[in-house]
Amino acid sequence: MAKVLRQKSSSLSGAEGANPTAFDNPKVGHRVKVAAGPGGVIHAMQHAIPARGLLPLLTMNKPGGVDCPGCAWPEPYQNDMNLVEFCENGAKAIAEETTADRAGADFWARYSVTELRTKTDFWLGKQGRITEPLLYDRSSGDDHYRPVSWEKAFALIAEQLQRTDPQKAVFYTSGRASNEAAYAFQLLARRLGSNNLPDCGNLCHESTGVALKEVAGLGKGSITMSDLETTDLLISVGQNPGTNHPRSLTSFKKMKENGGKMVVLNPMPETGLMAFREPQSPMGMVVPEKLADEYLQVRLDGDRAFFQQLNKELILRDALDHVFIDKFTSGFEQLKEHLLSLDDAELEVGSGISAAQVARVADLVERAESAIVSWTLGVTQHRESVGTLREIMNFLFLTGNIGKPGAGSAPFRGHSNVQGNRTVGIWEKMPEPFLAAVEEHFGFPVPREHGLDTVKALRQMRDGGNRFFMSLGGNLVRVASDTAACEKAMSSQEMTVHLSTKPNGSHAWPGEKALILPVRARTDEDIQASGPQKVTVENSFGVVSASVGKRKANNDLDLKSEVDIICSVGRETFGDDFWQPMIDNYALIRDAIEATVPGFENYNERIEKPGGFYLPNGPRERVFNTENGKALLTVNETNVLDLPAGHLLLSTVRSHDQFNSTIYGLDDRYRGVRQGRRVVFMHRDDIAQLGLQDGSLVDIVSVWEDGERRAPNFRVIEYDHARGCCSVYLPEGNVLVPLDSAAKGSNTPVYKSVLVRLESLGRQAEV
Ligand SMILES: Nc1nc2c(c(=O)[nH]1)N[C@H]1C(S)=C(S)[C@@H](COP(=O)(O)OP(=O)(O)OC[C@H]3O[C@@H](n4cnc5c(=O)[nH]c(N)nc54)[C@H](O)[C@@H]3O)O[C@H]1N2
Ligand SMILES: Nc1nc2c(c(=O)[nH]1)N[C@H]1C(S)=C(S)[C@@H](COP(=O)(O)OP(=O)(O)OC[C@H]3O[C@@H](n4cnc5c(=O)[nH]c(N)nc54)[C@H](O)[C@@H]3O)O[C@H]1N2
Ligand SMILES: [Mo]
Repeated sequence: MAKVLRQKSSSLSGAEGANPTAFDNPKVGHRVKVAAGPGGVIHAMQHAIPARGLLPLLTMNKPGGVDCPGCAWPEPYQNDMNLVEFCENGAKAIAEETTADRAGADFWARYSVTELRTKTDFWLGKQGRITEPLLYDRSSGDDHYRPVSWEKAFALIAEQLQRTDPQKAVFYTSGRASNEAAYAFQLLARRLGSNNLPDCGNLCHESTGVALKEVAGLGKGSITMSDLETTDLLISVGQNPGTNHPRSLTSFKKMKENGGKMVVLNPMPETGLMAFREPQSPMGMVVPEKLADEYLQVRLDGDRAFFQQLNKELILRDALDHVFIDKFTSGFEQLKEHLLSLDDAELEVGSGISAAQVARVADLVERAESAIVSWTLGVTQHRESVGTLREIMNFLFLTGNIGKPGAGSAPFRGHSNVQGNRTVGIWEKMPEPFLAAVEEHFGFPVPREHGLDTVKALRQMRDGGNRFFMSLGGNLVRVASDTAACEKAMSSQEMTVHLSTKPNGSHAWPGEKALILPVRARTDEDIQASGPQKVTVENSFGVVSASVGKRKANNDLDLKSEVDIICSVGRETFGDDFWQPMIDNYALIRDAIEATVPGFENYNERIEKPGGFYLPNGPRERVFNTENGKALLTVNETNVLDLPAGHLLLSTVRSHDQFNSTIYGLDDRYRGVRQGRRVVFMHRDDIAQLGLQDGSLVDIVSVWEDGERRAPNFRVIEYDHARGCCSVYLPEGNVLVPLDSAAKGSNTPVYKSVLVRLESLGRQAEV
């Protein structure tokens, strides 16, 4: 089955193959100031073409085609102008999945687990698609994964599950899984008696979900694509869409063409927010568009203070929508009193934004008939993120900017189906109506006690209280905080099971027994007993649509679909005929979703329509299903983070050449970095104050209650960064984030405001 192993490591710089302390020599070059454009397309094609992936690209984001496995931005079905609308990073995601490279049995025979631990995720991912199921068994004394039959793999898992206390089993999902796979996965866990269904959403937009559910009654955003394109004012907070949601730039550009204004809050002036060239349009090839009308270089975690400054200013000006406030909200008087009591100087320290800038933004708000706030992780991954989001929602409610054209909340989601996974039951604390509906529909008891979120699951695994870990996609050891703690947590399990496409860092930390089960990916053809199967996904705007993989190129590999694997585990574990029909025909899973989740009426019928269908959305209609039926205006503490002398706040961000732990390449074109990832971006004055220079080599040391954590060998890069703060890439920076440092209310790791100091290595990088 496995193909000949090709020697790929030689094409990688030695340092980048090794993990994690090796030093690379990144080059820092001329900084490109305009996002996308012809360069972007050419760059993408370098990744895409050698991967013989043109069919998926040509059918991507078209009716009857495959949903882009990259980010959760909506697919532009209405677009009839372009032969193909794809973005540079969508093309890279497809190329990564459709690679002709193979990590076959010979790869696993060649590298022991101990050796795999010395490799970076970049190197591991470049080995290619996994070709057959693999088993590692520590008790055999063999330090390698070896091929195993699917039957044996399922039998081993069933045997383990039958004797494991379900409270000591964890079922993790990464947001690329389809609704069908996710629903089957939660059925497996819940029928076993566990709500331990953590997901990457716990690490991502959990703060969004918690805050929006509380104050607006729905943990999702409220806008549609047309709102975004027609709004008068877009306030973009803590996001880098030029890299992470590239097709949203097309909507930003349309918004600007329609006369809209844009305000950007970010400690770094991200290229894709400042200016843009549209790769799809011939005009866009030559005319760069200015995007940000007002750029606010906010301090890390300064957004809460900024929105308090802005809300206070709007109250002082009485630039409020009193009709909306009276009819739809509660808590106005308390909020007003609180904001007016806040000290302006303290708020300014907290945000780093001057009163004059706040006044300019307030002018824009006053002139705008409609406004949207969009955000991603720069908002959600701090200790007080839930408070920040509640303050952002205060802004929308005070100005009546929700549930009308061109207005609302716009969290841009991460993985292509992370939102859908939640909708269909991947959550450790699904609400009672869902659990009751599953129990009634299937007739088995469903546990009611809340399960473990990702951080709690890892703590239970770390502290010896867990036996079994199963992962529907993802790479938890690398993407979670506190890498060393996670390595220990994973390798101390009795059994670990990973459903994966490619080798990754989590595979290098197997439990006593470990299975790697290779899956068909979104672009791969999937034929079952009833014929070719489709799957469904939900995008950032709550639209559910079908995705059909057509690629036959991997049909020679011994892969199974995610639905097939999960249901086969169920079949072997329970020994009944509950599971097989769902493998044979995924439409039956959709029928079950329809029966147990509101909003999926005529599910199978409605996904036949190109573009799919919208799920119900209360806030969009000014219906707020909160405790008192109102949109809640809330009082939030300012809580400015303390910065002891000689310390910085550190944020972890994505480069332009990665998808989370999948590293496509070693460049970060928009930030002007080439051939290296161990870099720390800092303001020149902070560099000077610490006695360093551009190019200095440093160790980064984080400071926490239980001691220090160290990330060695980073090159200092002088950058236009907010003062007192610095940024590095994930997952290189994850070793610095303590597992116990998590956001209040959402338990999301504090990935974007870590207290650190730098230790000089006393030398400069060579270039
Ligand atoms: N190509 C590509 N696409 C992706 C991904 C990928 O890795 N690659 N990942 C996907 C996933 S899972 C997600 S969740 C999204 C992530 O999308 P983003 O949130 O855009 O991802 P990050 O790189 O973490 O960028 C965070 C941004 O917030 C800024 N920031 C950091 N701290 C603060 C702060 O305190 N305040 C403010 N205002 N800004 C701050 C940073 O400077 C940076 O610009 O993208 C999705 N799409
Ligand atoms: N420091 C820091 N850490 C972070 C973040 C941050 O901003 N800073 N962001 C967090 C966020 S927002 C998120 S969402 C998480 C992401 O966390 P995860 O979703 O757990 O991680 P990924 O790196 O996206 O997972 C990549 C792996 O998924 C597998 N894979 C790819 N495609 C498929 C498929 O179709 N099916 C299956 N079964 N497997 C597949 C491949 O084996 C690949 O190695 O990381 C979090 N970690
Ligand atoms: Mo994410």
